Amino acid sequence: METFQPVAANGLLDRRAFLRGGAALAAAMTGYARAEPLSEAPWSKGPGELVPPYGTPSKHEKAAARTLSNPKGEPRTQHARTPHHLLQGMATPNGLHFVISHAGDPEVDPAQHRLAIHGLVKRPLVFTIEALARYPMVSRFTFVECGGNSSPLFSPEPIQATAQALHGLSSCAEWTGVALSTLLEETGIDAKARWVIAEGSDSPHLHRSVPLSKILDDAIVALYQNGERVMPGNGYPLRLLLPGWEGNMNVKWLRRLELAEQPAMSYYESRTYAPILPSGKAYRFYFVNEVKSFITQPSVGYGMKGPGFYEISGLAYSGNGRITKVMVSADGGKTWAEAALQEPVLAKCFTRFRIPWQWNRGPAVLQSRAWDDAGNVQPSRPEIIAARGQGSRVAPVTAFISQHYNGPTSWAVDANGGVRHVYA
Ligand SMILES: Nc1nc2c(c(=O)[nH]1)N[C@H]1C(S)=C(S)[C@@H](COP(=O)(O)O)O[C@H]1N2
Ligand SMILES: [Mo]
Repeated sequence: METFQPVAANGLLDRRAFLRGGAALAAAMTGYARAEPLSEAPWSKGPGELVPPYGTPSKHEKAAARTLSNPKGEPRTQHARTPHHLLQGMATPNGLHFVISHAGDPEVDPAQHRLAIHGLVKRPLVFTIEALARYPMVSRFTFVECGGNSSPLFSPEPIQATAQALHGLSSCAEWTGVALSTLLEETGIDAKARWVIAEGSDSPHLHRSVPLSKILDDAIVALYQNGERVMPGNGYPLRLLLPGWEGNMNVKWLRRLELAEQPAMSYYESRTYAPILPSGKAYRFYFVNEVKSFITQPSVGYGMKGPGFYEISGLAYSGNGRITKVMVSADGGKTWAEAALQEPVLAKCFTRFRIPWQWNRGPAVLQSRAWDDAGNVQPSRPEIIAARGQGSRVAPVTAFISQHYNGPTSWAVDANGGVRHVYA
């Protein structure tokens, strides 16, 4: 039983305990030890249902759904948030990938849609979707995260909300499409070009300026999402994908890429995503989603059912590279234990972390902290607030003007196994 010795306060166990403890630990967790003969279930007694042409999750899993900020589709931004507390692993199912659409999802006809690449190029070109689909494809396993994700944590008081409400504006998928370096080889690049202005074909024609160096590094125009064509809300029939960079720059329903000497200083890059800092100055540009993590199980709305062994699990990711380490605390950050990282651990991709935990109804405050291979570590909450400012509250009530919160999230567990959001 020596593998079950706690390695940090309040019952955190060695991350290898599940491997070494194996069956004994599993039995302690589930209490399956008493074997009884199985009875014949109703679904075992006859033929099953028709296999549908396109599968959907079981009717028993209706709770795993996105929450909508604008369910009537009024003429303003719509947010659909990923239910992180009800998901596992590292990939977000396409139907649960978060969506932010500033003017709804346009219904794009792939036969009529075109992508133009022009400006400081040697040969301006216009591509049909069919033409793009004939280029050699590459895949990026990467997260997309809105700069406003987790902004409720800028609130002076902890907002009681699920991981979905707090962190649901980030998701992760395998995106497949054509490398922009390939397409720019076709058009040629004028030596004066420094920026690429990307524009969507939805009615606001959302556009953002991207440094040419990022475009040539790892950017793609994505045609596929987890193996199937990109979902309508995520940019069908094609989107710009900039691994690890602010969600808003990943222009959906992409119709135009203009190479230029200067950035466009568009609405989103010079207003929404250049918030005023405590010094009174503002970032001129802020592109990268920095290293971050949060615990998804347990969390608000996903508490414990009786004392015993549990697996604490969550997500870590960094727009600067690969996750190298995640530490978990059960006493609000006083003592820490290293979590196991689920393979594969990929750069600019969700990494699932897990650690076994023995909970005996004692009070606990759960927290995680991640490191990346570029040498960055998640800041403390006071550090990130000093750097970015508190911002002010905007409608809806859970949104704050400050951006890119990547400090810790703390979940306090009470004696009944309920979970509350706290600042520790
Ligand atoms: N054309 C266009 N592109 C867009 C948007 C939009 O409204 N229109 N929303 C942006 C925002 S704010 C974010 S955070 C990401 C979200 O990508 P997703 O909806 O695929 O998750 O798309 C960005 N790209
Ligand atoms: Mo966003």
